[in-house]
Amino acid sequence: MTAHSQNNLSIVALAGGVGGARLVDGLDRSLPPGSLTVVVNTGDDFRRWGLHISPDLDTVMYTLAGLSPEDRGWGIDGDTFHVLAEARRRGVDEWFQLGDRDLVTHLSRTGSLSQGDSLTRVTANLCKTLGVVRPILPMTDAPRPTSIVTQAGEEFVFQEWLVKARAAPAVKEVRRQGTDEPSPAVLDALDTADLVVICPSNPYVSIDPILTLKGVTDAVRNTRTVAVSPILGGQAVKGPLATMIPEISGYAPSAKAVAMHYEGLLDGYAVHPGDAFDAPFPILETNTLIQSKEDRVRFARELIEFARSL
Ligand code: FO1
Repeated sequence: MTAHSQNNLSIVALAGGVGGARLVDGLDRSLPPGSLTVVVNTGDDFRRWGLHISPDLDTVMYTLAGLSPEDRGWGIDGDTFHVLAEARRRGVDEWFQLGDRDLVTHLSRTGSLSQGDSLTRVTANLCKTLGVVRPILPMTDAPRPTSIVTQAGEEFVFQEWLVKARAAPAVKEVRRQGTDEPSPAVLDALDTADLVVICPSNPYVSIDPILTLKGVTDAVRNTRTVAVSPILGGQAVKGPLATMIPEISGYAPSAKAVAMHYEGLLDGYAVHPGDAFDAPFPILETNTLIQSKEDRVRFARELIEFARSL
C-alpha cells in the first residue's frame, strides 16, 4: 500500500453476476470518486438475435444506475417484454428473456461494436448515458467465451447451460476460449491499485475468467487482496455454485473451499457467521448477506475497514 493512499485507497473490484454487483454497489456508495474501478467478467457474453449481450457488465451497470430489480438482480426493474412476446407469438422458441428497455443497451452496444469501437469504450458510453460515473471495465476487449463441459461429455455455451438447461447438467470442467489478453485499462487499473477486492461471485465462471488473463494473477498476487465468500452456510445466495464446487473440486460447498480455490492470492477473507475456519490470513466474520441497499453499504464499510487493518 503506497503512503499517499492510507486515507484514500485505490481499489479494484473483480466482479461478475448479481452477488458481485451488489458488493460493487455498496463500495460505490461508500467510497469517494476516483477510488474504485470495477473489472467485470465477459466470459458470459454471447449473441442472441444477432445482438452482443454482456450480462455481467449490464448487471453491474444497471445496479450502479439504480435500475436493477432487487429480487432478480439482472435486467431492468419494471421492464416489459413486448418484443419477446411478439417473437414467441411468431413461433420463435426463445429461452433468454430480453426486456424491451434492456434491448436498447444491446442494440446500442452491437451498433457501436460493429463500427469498430472497443467494448471498453462502448461500456463507458453506455454508463455515461445512465449516469454511472464509476469506471466499469470489461476484463478484455476481445471475445473470451466460457463453456461448460458436463459429466455426460456435452459442451454448452455458458448461457445455454445456465439459463436454457437451468444449470441442471452436472459440470465436469469449465472451459475458456478466445483471447487471454486483458484490456490495457484493466492492467493499468491493477498496476496502480492498493487493494483488490474479489467480490462474492462464482469463482469458476465469474472470477477465474478474469484471473486467468495474462498478467492478472501476478498483479493480484502483488497487491493486497481480500475476497468475500459467495458461499454462506454451505449455500450460494444465487446461482449454481453450491453444486459446482463438489462437481468440480470434490469438496463440500463452503467458504473454505472457495478460499482454497484462491490459494496464494488472499491477504484477508470475509465470511458469514459460522463459516470461519483456520486460515493463514485474517478472517472477517460478519453478516455477508447483502440484498438490501443498507446491507450493501454496511458490509462494504466493514470490508474496507478490515482491508485497511491488514
Ligand atoms: N437469467 C436467467 O436466468 N434467465 C434469463 O432469461 C436471463 C436473461 C437476461 C437478460 C439480460 C441480462 O443482462 C441477464 C439475463 N439473465 C438471465 C442473467 C444472466 O444469465 C446471469 O445472471 C449471468 O450471466 C450470471 O452471471
